[in-house]
Amino acid sequence: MDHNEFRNKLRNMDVLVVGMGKSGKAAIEALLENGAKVYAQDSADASRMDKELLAHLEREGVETFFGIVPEDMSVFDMLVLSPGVPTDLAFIRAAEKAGAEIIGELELAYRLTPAHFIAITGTNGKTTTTTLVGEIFKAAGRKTSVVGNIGNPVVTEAIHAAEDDWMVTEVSSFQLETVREFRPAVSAILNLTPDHLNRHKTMEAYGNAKAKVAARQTDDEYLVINYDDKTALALASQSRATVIPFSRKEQLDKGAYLDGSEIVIRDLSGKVHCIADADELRIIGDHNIENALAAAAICFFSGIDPDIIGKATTEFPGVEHRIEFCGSLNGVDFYNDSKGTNVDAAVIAIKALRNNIILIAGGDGKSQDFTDLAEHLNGAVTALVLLGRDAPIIEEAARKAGFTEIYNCSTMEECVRKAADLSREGDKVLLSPACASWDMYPNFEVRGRHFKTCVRDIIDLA
Ligand code: UMA
Repeated sequence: MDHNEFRNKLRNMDVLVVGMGKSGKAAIEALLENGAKVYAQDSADASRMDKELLAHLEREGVETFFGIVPEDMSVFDMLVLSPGVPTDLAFIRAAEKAGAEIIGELELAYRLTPAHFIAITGTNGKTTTTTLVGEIFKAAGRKTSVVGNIGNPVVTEAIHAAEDDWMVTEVSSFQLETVREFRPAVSAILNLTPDHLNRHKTMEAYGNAKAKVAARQTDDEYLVINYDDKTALALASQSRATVIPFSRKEQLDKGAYLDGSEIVIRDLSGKVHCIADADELRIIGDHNIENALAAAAICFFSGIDPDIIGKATTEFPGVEHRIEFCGSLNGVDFYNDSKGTNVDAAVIAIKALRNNIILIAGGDGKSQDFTDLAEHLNGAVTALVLLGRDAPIIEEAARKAGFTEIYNCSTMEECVRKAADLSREGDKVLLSPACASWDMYPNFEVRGRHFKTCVRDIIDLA
């Protein structure tokens, strides 16, 4: 459906927005602006809601269901779910049965705008790749919004975007569960390792959610996908898009790969284009070479000049909370990788820093199996400092793998002090929790900033 048609349709629709976080609030504004009759639901009751939000919703005539669910679900034509809301809740099922369409904030944004979408998903590397792609698009002079799971609701930018605008979007498996017509010009699946299994239950369901990024694409559009990750690569069979692989390990007959240390792209006619020397990147680790390869492929197949891609990639400094260097004390470097919210991400950070690591980990473990993390400790990590709810589960896995240098702490301050005490010149203190932050912090950003404050405090005291 054309976006103008959808906007017209909204004027006669009753829409329930579920979840009053960033996404839900943004969806409400977009729906009100387009004349829909809006309702709001959240599992938390009104006493836990921001007073300003409550007053705003009342002023706008938004009927609210806070701490309760609407009795009659047949009232609604559409439900817009926030990413954190599971799709299988009973009242959502009831609405669907009564004929309501169930979509998410990403799908709402897509339907409301004529702008082009780039959609980047995968278990790890999404934020770095999305940020880098955004920088390259801006360097190419394109009107660009960097949005999505990265922290900025897509719909807020989408409703005011024009036909030649680009929405460079980081998309999570949660957001993809509720897309229907979403069809980006270029999609990317960076990798696929276990995460969010408490929500998706099986790897198959998690992979299928990720595959939805490319499900509606046709051969006019591109799917950039990791050739070295066979689990991810298998998802390409669920799409009719033109597949563009990228590989750090092999030379390909099309797509992005390394020729020596040079990042190159072989286009669909077989011509090779040089992008940048991987040794000159400012972002460290093999995983970041993969992110740069993916970004180069996304941008090249979006029509951007290789020279512009190369320059912006080489200059890219990386993003906050991803193996972010945040200071030194007595020859010990401190790194904040608070975005390492799953086992795979923490393993990636350990591999990037190689050895002599004092690792601070723990938090909400999301029912993960920590065996893989435990197996990467010996030889690379000299001490493990644990924090948060699921610390005992990590400790058990570490001990099973024969790793015994373990310390338990109850606050971040204590962790940083302990890690500093244990360290010797040349060591690296790394916060890469392998867990979500939700047991102690509202999000990983707050956790990462707290870590950085603690690091600054011990450096200032020294
Ligand atoms: N809520 C309900 N019912 C439920 C669950 C939650 O009513 O069953 C309510 C909560 O009470 C709360 C609200 O929903 O009021 C929270 O909504 P949300 O969890 O969807 O969070 P938002 O603030 O809308 O943020 C979301 C993304 N959060 C999640 O996917 C959990 C943010 O990704 C994203 O940046 C933001 O939209 C803007 O698009 C964060 C994230 O942790 C960074 N993502 C996961 C990840 O990267 O691993 C997927």
